[in-house]
Amino acid sequence: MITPTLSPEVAEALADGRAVVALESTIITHGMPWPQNLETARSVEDTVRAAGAVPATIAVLDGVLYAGLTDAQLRALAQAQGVAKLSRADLGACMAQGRTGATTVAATMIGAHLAGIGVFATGGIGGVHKGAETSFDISADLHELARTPVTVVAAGAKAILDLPKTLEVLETLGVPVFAYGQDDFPAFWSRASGLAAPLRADDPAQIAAAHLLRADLGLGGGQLVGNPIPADDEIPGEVLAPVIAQAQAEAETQGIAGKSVTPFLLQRIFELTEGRSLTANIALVRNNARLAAAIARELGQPFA
Ligand code: PSU
Ligand code: MN
Repeated sequence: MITPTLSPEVAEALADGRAVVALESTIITHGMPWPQNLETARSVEDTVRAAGAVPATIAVLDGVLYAGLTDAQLRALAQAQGVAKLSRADLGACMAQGRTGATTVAATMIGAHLAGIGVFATGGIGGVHKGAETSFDISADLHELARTPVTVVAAGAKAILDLPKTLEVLETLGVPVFAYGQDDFPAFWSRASGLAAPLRADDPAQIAAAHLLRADLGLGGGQLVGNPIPADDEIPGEVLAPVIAQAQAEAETQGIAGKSVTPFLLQRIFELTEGRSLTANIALVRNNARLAAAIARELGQPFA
């Protein structure tokens, strides 16, 4: 198996058995505009450090899989044009061709696991898109959660997705889905989705213990922790619903499909909310980084 190339900071932390949190890179290249993408990436890394863990941003640069980027690499990635969006299907080809690619939730889980990192913080996961009954657009993130043993902390799934169907598929795949500190599964920009999460956790230690027990049980696969956006940063569902509907209608008219759907919708929602969606997005990623660091500290040594 390949071990990703580690940044000096991550190599040292793993060798010492200290807590490490993986971070994705598609959010940098396809999820946010420049320069907020770089500012957010740096601030999320600093949030992980302030919470007592070491950040390991995962990406493929010129064909090399990294866990942990230097600041110069992070800056170059944030400004690069034509970066590939890598899921499970794309990783091998991107590396074979010596190309640069940003990792989605699915590919970040793979990179984290290869590096021996058990926890990963992101904004929102991919899921079942609205209209999936005809488009069959179901993110590979859901299948990855079913097979790769990494606990993913996200603010739920966005209302651009079909949340009831997303929860159904996760249940079918045997993925534990927790809401953190509440009963409702969070809805990314809003704290509540109106849907009960299958499981609830109120303590990072419980989440870490469940992660370890799943490994002991030989179950394979990861866990999804839905961490609600801080109350001060949330955007009410009523405000977003028409914006999402408009972005979705435009995607349909313009024939946007496949990998381009999620980045297109995020960009349009950013424009239509005049940046408010981005401010909320940054706040929730940092909030997830804090919780992921707390879980990583509880996991401790076994992943070193
Ligand atoms: N959700 C966000 N921001 C993002 C993404 C999801 O709030 O940038 C990215 C993640 O990398 C996720 C990917 O893994 O989109 C899902 O893409 P798709 O729907 O094409 O599987
Ligand atoms: Mn898709």
